[in-house]
Amino acid sequence: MNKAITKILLICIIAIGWIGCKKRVPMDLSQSNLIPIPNEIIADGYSFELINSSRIIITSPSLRNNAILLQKQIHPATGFALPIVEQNKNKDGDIVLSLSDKITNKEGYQLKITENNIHIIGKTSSGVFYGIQTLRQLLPPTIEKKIIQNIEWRIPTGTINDAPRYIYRGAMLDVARHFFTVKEVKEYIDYLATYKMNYFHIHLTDDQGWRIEIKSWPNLTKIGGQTEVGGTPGGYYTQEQYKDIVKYAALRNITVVPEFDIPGHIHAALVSYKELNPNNEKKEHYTGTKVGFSTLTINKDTTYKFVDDVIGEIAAITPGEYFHIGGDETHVTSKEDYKYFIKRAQKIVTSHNKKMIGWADIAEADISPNTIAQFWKVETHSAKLAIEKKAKLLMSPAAKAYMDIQYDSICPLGLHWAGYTEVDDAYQWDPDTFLPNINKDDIIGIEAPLWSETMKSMDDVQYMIFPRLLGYAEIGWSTKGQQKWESYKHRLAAQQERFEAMELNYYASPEVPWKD
Ligand code: TNX
Repeated sequence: MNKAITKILLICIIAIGWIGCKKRVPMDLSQSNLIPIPNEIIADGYSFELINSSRIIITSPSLRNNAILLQKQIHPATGFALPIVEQNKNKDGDIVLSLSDKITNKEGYQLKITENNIHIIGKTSSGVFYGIQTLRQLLPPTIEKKIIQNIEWRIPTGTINDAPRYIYRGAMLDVARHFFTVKEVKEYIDYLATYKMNYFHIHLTDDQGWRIEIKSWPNLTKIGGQTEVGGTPGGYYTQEQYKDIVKYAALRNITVVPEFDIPGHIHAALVSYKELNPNNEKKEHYTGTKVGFSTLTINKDTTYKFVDDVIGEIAAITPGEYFHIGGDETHVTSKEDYKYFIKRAQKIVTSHNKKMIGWADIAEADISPNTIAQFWKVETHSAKLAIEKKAKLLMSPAAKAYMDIQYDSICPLGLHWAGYTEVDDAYQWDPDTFLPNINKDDIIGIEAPLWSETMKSMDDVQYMIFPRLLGYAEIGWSTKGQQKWESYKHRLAAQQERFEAMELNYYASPEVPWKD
């Protein structure tokens, strides 16, 4: 045989060998440090590599939005085009998104990773969305960077079966004490979505500022929207901007719960319309941080016209089933007036086809079993009353779940009226057993509020929510038996590289064994 032929033959043999047996790189899915920890992880020891020619295959048009979000999430750092193709065939390297009734929970999913493909199956597109969030955490942390990283995008093979513990897993942002722009609110929504939360509660009105356009009462924003804590200019959302927020959230499987806080926390409205005050008295803006000093005038018809108009206009642009009426800290409303008012507000909410949520103080009134009481106070009387009235509870105990409560005595931001809440405290509690004599079926879930008296920027917001937010997400999602601080703290430490890649301003708690 001549030399040239031998050479060609040799090249062919090497090439066939190379194609036939792709590099097998061992990796262990069970070591993947996911938060929230999935219900079941079955590792099988090897790995899948995302490559330049990988595609996103969808088997149903209803999965296109998920595919677009996935593409947007992993394109910047990989530089891969990841074309979205709707068909039933796939080739090596593809990510396949599909729906199946084999998954029983409507938010559940299965993520199956072989050396050739990634399959994400959900009963609904929400489940597929959560599978995508898990996939995102399985990729190397630099997937979160905004510019191309020249690394191998390899993830461990195996199967993850997962579904949430509670139907309500949320966080709140107070945009009234300090205003946050639409872009900032969307960032906050992104954080919730990343960790599989599904409700975003937005506290739209308070003494210091009114943040949502009400067409029938224009002064609310023209006058009431101009201020915030500290006297800096406030701001507000037009109804179009609010709709944009709602749509942005919905694409990420998040339902917006708007809060119009009544009958207290209402000074910004009282400044905007003197007819809302007794004797039509004119009021001045308030930019301090006191609570509990304002009230609607309970025995005035204008008050109910106002309440009905505001609830009606917001409800009309809110597709979710809930409307939050606040109802907290009404120190200057008499008890009788308060009870009368809450009952009437409940009727108004129902007339606009929404279910009412209120801070658990509302349980003093004659609330219906359809109403949700959001537990927050240190005392537990309100929760007991709510249960007696057959209402369900949403758990936000201030000493555990308030993200504006300081981590410790040297924390530069936040309040400490409910004590200090270190990262381990924030994680180590159980919504089902937190209150005595409460059945777990009485609890719809968990919500972590962020009040913004001391939060002036997204940097401040990030510092208070990272890393506690991840703990609330895990409490809301993972099974009770899996929630162990000893495991969680190591998984949290491993998230540090992701926080850095996302350029988050997080609190490096001494309780967490960070690598850095
Ligand atoms: C209590 S929690 C409030 C808010 C404050 C918060 C500060 C609740 C229902 N009311 O008005 O912003 O404390 O932590």
